Amino acid sequence: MEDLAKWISSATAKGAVPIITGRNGDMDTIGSAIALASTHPNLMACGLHLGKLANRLCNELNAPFRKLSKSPDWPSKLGGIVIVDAASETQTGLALPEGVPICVIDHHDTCEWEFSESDLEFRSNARSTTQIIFNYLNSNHPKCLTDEVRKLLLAGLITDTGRFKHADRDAILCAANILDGANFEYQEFVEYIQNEEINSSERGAILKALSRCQTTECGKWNLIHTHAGIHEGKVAGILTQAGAEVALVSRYRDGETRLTARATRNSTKSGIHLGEMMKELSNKIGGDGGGHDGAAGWTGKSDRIAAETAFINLLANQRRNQNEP
Ligand SMILES: [Mn+2]
Repeated sequence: MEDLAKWISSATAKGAVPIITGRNGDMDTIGSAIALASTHPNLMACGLHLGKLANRLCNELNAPFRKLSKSPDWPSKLGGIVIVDAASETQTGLALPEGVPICVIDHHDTCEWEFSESDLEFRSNARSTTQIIFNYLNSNHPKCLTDEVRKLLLAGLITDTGRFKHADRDAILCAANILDGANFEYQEFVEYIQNEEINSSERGAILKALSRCQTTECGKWNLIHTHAGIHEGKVAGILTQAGAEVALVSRYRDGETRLTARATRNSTKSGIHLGEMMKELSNKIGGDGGGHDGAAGWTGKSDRIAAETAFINLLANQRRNQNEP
């Protein structure tokens, strides 16, 4: 925390410091960026994309976030760049300017950033990046913990843990600490977050993806895979609930293939680590992959079938621990 405070204060003393979000624009990355940006006027939360929930919450809270183009005109005097919740530069979707010190705050198991001496890596095994940001604000900038900031942080924590399904003791403790001193009601807020509207074309796309599912025995593992045009994470989640040990959803758009994988807790306990597998996939067929043990992704130029096949081959070679079911 001391290192982080030092890095930020020396960077903001030199000029503007953008806080860059992951390109998926999920609540964890957006919430982390905006909350951290509230600690100094030279910090600005920005990124390629705001996800659906993040967009809704930011609008409601009037939270400052700047949308960037793929190759933004960076201000000439940058004091540094903070990147939150992204395990590599590709995951930001942006080309970052060279020669500017970076600080990466992240909780993914894999990391593909390269660091030089003026850079700082702040990585932990927290269940969400907003947890790290809360702890930093709580110890260094408690006045910044307004209701709005608390909501952004809590929303990131709730969504990244799948509404606490993948939480641990520290994550639950952090949620309690966020609420301690908040002037809003937890249940009402959760209801607000859950209230996600799926329009009829999205519903159609999800159903189509489900109707295309294939189940395969992959070595020691059961895999259900399909392709979807939208909501891949949601589809993969449904598939694990349907009994898949590993779920894989692929998507091809604008010359780019994206794989989204989910595994049950039982599978990760038996030896599956999807983040490591996606990283290995990128070593084998290029592109960019990584993530957590039970939730991970890969993006690259390979065609969809080739990427799926490569993943399936990898899965077939994953060992299963003896003592687990
Ligand atoms: Mn995250």
